[in-house]
Amino acid sequence: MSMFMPIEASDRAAQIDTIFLALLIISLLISALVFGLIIGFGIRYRRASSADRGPMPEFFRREFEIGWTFATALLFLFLFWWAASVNIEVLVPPKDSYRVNVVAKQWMWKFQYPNGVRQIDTLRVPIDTPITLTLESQDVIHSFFVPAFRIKQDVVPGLRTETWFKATKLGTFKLLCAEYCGTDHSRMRGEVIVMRQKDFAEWLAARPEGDDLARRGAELFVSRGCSGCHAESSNVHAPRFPGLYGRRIPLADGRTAVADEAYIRDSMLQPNRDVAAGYRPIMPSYSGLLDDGEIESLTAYIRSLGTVGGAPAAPTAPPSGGAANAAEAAEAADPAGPTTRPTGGGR
Ligand code: HEC
Ligand SMILES: [Cu+2]
Repeated sequence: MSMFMPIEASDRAAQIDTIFLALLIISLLISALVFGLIIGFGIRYRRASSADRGPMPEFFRREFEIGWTFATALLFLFLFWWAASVNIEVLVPPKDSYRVNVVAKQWMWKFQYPNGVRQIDTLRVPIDTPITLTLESQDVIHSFFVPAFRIKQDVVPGLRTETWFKATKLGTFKLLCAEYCGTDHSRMRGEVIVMRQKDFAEWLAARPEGDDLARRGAELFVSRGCSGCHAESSNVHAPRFPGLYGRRIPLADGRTAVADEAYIRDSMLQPNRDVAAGYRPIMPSYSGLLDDGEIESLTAYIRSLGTVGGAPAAPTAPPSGGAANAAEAAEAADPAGPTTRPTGGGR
């Protein structure tokens, strides 16, 4: 089977391929029968033949007719039941499954694990474990498609959908968006990495701070030149990021703002709109220079540096997050630090 089909890497893939193969064989047999009869009768009753053209025997007009009608009806019912039972199974995730949140947006896949670890475009899962995905879209309809798992689930804005799978092969498999979703639809690709259960547990535990977004943000902080003004070691008079997230910021015009995601985003895109009190409006606008993913990564990085009380803002962050954040903050101050770190995910 795998000669003709994409690799089978989940238990459902095998089920679906079996159904497909059965349908193919049944269709071939019936086609052969129909064409055989057409040709056979064509020869038998050709114009020159003297074959008997009298009335059909009673048996062919009643019993035979009823027989084949019932036989095909039963065959159809059986096929319907068989295929539907597999499709229904997809709708009901097992209770003990491991849950991962998936957020689709133009044009990326964001994954969040129960302990707060986040990844972009790379989903890591343990082998032989039921994984339930909760899918949401931030903008338009996307479709989560992993051919090797035979999974294709639409992701609809305003709706939470679920799907689940159990991977049965180690390796890296393609993830695609299967619903046209705009200019870069064709680039909305990612991968699913199936790991040994032990390796997965280690990977997950090794990054309690483990936020790939924040890691990527830490790199961008340096590579996009933010660190020139905002790093602890910079001589430029600009706000420092540790403890910024969630704080009340007095603005130059007397208003105050809360440093939430929207404020941080605006600070990058329209820095002169809300200028922090006590600073000169020298920050350049990054509008058009940073894409959405980069803005989100930078925001995650700022957030990972701690909130007002020093605690990380992410409600799902693990208890050890504080210590890790301190380490990251220290690293951010050293411009060479973040760039030399391995990143794993990202695009
Ligand atoms: C040329 C120096 C400079 C560079 C480069 C720069 N900033 Fe700024 N940034 C400032 C100054 C000065 C302020 C405070 C005045 C204001 O709010 O515009 C500021 C404010 C901010 C704020 C709001 C902080 C607060 O306390 O209100 C954020 C968030 C921010 N910058 C993020 C960034 C990011 C992310 C980058 C890199 C993509 C960056 N900045 C690059 C100088 C800079
Ligand atoms: Cu898409």
